[in-house]
Amino acid sequence: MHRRVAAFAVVLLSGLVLAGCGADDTGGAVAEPPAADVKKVDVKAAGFAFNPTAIQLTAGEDVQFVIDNGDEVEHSLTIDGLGVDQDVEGGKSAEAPVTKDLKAGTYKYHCKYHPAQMQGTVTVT
Ligand SMILES: [Cu+2]
Repeated sequence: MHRRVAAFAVVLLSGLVLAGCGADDTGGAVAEPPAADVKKVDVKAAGFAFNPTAIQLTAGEDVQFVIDNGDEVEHSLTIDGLGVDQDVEGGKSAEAPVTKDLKAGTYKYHCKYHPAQMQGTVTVT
C-alpha cells in the first residue's frame, strides 16, 4: 500500500504538467471524471494525532482524502458534513470515497476511535 501512496504523490506532482493533456473524446457529459481531476489530499495519522490538523481546499473541487496510518492501531478520518468516514488499519493507508463539488464552509474532522486526541479542521473557501 505504501507504493500506492507514492504513486499518488507522483500523480499529484505531475498533475499540473498533465492537466492540459486530457483525452480528446471526453465530452461534457461524463459520468465519472478522469482521476486527474480529483485532488488527492494526504492526511497522516501518527502518534494519535493528525498531520496536518488544518486543511485548506477550494469550493467546487473534487477531492479524495488519502489517510496514512503510522500507528499500530486502527484510526479513522471522519469529517462531519462531508460524508467522509474512512477507517484505516494500523500501518496501512486507505482512500476515502471521492468527495465531489466541495461547498464552502468549515468542517471539523476527527478519528472516531480517539475523538478527544485526534482532531482537525477542513476549511473550504
Ligand atoms: Cu484514532
